[in-house]
Amino acid sequence: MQNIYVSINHAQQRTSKSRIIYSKEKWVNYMKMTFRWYGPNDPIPLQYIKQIPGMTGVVSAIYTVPVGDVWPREDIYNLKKMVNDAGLELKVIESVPVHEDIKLGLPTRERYIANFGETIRRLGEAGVEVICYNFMPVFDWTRTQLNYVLEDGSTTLIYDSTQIKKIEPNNGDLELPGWDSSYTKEELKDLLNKYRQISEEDLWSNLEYFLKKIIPIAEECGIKMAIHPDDPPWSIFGLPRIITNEENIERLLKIVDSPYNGITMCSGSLGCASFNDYVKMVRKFGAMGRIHFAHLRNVKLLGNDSFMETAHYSACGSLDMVEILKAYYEVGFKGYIRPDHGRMIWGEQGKPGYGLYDRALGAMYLLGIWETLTKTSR
Ligand code: DNO
Repeated sequence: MQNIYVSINHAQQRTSKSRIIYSKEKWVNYMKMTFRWYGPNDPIPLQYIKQIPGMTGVVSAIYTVPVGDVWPREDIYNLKKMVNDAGLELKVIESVPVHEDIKLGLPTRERYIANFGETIRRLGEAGVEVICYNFMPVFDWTRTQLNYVLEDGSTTLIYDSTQIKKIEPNNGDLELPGWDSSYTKEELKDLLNKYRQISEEDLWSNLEYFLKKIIPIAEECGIKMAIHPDDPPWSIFGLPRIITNEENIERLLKIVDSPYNGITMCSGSLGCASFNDYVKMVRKFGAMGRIHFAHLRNVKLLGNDSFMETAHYSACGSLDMVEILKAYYEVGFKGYIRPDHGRMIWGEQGKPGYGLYDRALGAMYLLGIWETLTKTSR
């Protein structure tokens, strides 16, 4: 015999059910929640991600192909199949890395740009809708410690500017936590030397050259390119960084004025600089239809260009998540979103910033705010 457990009376149940359906429709019309997954070597099984309520898909990449090579179709389809078999979508790629020769504007860039274009085509064939990439010279996100212990015993990533200032990278001896360098000491030295000749304006013109070749291909394939802001959004180790603030993002969008030339609005990257008003930027670039992907996490500004990553909850950091989601909601954001870095909690061991538990809490918190907005806003 089938047991049935009911805790509320029938009439109430009906009312609440119809509301749920209503909000679900609204939900589908707006943003879609995703989770970053590092492929088959990620210790987090896809099935666990699927168990997080509201998850529509994962954001992933092919990690075995050298930077600058074309991604093999077989690898793309295998990844897609794995993800789809778990009941999830693969609509966003984070990232297709941009070869340093493109950022440096070397003659060899032609081959790497052609390869990038071919990878876009292949991802388009596989149904991908958004490609996240960045244009940061040499280093991606940078932190000084990956396991800073918070009062509650959880660990987090921090950026202490005094430590960064002490580092002299040009001797090639650079050790940065989380920076998975495939360069030898000599290669790194050589690369950093090449960048000595590159000013911010040079980097802009190399980005322009890249975008003018790539965006028409993205348009053809129906793929929205979404550049990730620099993290942190200022120059480090004397290297130029340009995707750092509202004015520069506006400049980037104008280089090729197409909806396919868009942004990944990362709250943690832009929000760790007090000169950035993230909410204002969401309203502005969102209304222009140029935000295709949102990374949401909280950071606590510590003064002096230092900051730490915190739980997503507004009270834990310097960013107000309700104001942020309200801005996305009010501009009618229809793109993909993901909880960004989380702390390590509950004894979890794994990739710093990319554990399961705190990011799952983050996703539920963001969805809770979103659901409230859908039901209370007119
Ligand atoms: C950090 C990420 C970045 C991002 C790249 C995009 O956790 O947000 O590494 O994936 O900058 O290319």
